[in-house]
Amino acid sequence: MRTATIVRTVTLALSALTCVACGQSEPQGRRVFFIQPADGATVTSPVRLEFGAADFRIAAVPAGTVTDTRPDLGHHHVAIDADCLPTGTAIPRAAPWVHFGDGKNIIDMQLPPGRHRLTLQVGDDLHRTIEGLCSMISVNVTE
Ligand SMILES: [Cu+2]
Repeated sequence: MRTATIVRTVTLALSALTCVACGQSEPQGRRVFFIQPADGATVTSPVRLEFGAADFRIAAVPAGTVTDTRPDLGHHHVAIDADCLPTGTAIPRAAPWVHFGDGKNIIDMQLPPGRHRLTLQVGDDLHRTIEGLCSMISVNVTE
């Protein structure tokens, strides 16, 4: 009984240390972000966009008719000069949104000259937005 209590106490102490070491606990650690370009970068077209995800799995949408979603899994979407969509919204299959239903995280994209916002938004297998999984940067596209 006493040994069990000690083991439990040590385990709890180790868990606390692990949490301190990892900095953030889920779901706050779950996020998507631009690997490139950097926020505020000056770029020329075609612009290489590369997306990253932490504590979340990116995968292709299954082939055929999809009727359900898989937990903690989705794919990237990017838009130019658009806002993050509210949680649970179906991401339009039209401009300015581009779906990466093949699970890819990179594209060379033509962008018009000028200052633009780039919005990265993850959607589930039904292309619906997931809470907290959106990120925005701005770039200055020169000719
Ligand atoms: Cu999609």
